[in-house]
Amino acid sequence: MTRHHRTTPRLARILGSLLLVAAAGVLTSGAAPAPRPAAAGALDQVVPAPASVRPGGSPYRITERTGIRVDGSREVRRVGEYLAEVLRPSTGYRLPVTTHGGGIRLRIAEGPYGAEGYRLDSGPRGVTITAGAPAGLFHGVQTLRQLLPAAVERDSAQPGPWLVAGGTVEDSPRYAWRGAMLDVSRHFFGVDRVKRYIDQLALYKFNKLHLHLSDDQGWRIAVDSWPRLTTYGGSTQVGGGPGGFYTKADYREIVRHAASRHLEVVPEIDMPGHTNAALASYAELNCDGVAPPLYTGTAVGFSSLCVDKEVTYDFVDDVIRELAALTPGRYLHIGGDEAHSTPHEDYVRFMDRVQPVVAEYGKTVIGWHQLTGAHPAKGALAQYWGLDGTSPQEKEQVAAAARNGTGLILSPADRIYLDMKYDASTPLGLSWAGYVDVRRSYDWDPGAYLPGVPASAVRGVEAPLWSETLETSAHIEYMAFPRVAGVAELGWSPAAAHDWDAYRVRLAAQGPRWEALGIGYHRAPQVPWPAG
Ligand code: NGO
Repeated sequence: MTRHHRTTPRLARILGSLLLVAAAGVLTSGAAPAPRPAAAGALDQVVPAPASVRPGGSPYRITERTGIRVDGSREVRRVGEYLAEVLRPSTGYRLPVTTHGGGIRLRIAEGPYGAEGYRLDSGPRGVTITAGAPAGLFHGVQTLRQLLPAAVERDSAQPGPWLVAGGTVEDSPRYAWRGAMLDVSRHFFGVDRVKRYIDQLALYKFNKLHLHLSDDQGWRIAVDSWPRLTTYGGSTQVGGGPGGFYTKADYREIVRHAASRHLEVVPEIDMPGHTNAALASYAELNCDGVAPPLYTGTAVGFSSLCVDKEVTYDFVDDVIRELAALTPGRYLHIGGDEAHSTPHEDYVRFMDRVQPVVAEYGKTVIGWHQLTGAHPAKGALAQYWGLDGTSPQEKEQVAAAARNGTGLILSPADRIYLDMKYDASTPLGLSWAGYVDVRRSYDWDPGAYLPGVPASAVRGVEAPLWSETLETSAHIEYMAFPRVAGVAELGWSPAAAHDWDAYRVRLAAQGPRWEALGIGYHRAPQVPWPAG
């Protein structure tokens, strides 16, 4: 990945004045603006597009005298410290976080912000972000980052100037669920790699990280009452490598880091299918009492917990109890996809017994949308992963559940499965759902996607990243970027802001930010990236 050259002070001055010109421009919605110099972050260049933007007035300039003012609460101070950590290396300024003074101000106030909304006011005397809760301040900080030149994301001192365009942003999300899923089973990703992805998701205002913690190829989370799940069941991965697993301390560290970025971790234990790693670890979980070998291939649909054995429910109870205890969030995902080796009646019986266990330990069930073929528990959410070609009957089964109160998370595989290849030349990924180019992943409306589904049943979107072919952070980033930014926009921005022609220009301006952050993104030909 080529890194950008250091911007010279002269060039920076020119870019700064271009920024002023850009900031003074009047916005006309729907018209595709011409590509701007990449270093200038104008109010109308933010991804995801804010609900409302009013550019105007002079910019604020961050200088060595700028401070970050917070009110007394610990959570607000944390957001302030986070912002300071982003800004200090590149600006070289001290940026003290204090309860007095001026410059950048983070304040909690009553107002029309909801749980995650914020307002950002920028003018010559300072930038103020106001929200009803710390999460809103955190999202406002992400907007502020994008109003600064891309070089602000570098980890060494850059020349500036550090101008924030003048004006007002008023913003809140379209959906409460804006998720990304990482499959840590097919290939294991250690704590640092997961944290890195969390930091990248936070840039785009995601608020859920779903971890696919178990599958045929590996069990990745320590369960004290069934230790062989990890010591044996976690000992390999696709292709036969050493695999790995999270100790409880590791997992708490992921949850803590995610919370510091205002993301909730949603753990998934997939069942009754996708369970070979568990079945290989404990012979008694198999109907015939014989443990199969560990599995390092990529086939699906061949394994099942034994629905008729009581020990299966002891196992499920222990796993859910221990996992719930590690989970401050509200949800626990029980999979339920591709149970091709479980007869349908058994599947329904299994789900009827397992869903109450999740409730017993204080959590709300999520399942892949096949759960709608059983009896989704009251309050459960179903995660739809079908595609255009999914049968009308299957779509109707999901729609009927939605009309009956089951909330939906939309993850259509031929739209936002980030493991699908962009096109035939993509070196990584799968293509069973077809190729998913950047436009295809962005250009659809979650609110009108499934026929017969009331708009209120749609809780949001989630982009899964399955890891059959992915082994490193570089692999994750190549498949996720740029498509993950489009998923963020589908989840956050009002439907009225949806416009591919305008989006691709805003998206292009993210490229230099990713370069500054060391994110090796796919330079998709549909996007007018500035010269790299
Ligand atoms: C399917 C399957 C997964 C695969 C993935 C690959 C779901 C929900 N089950 O999605 O096991 O890893 O496709 O794209």
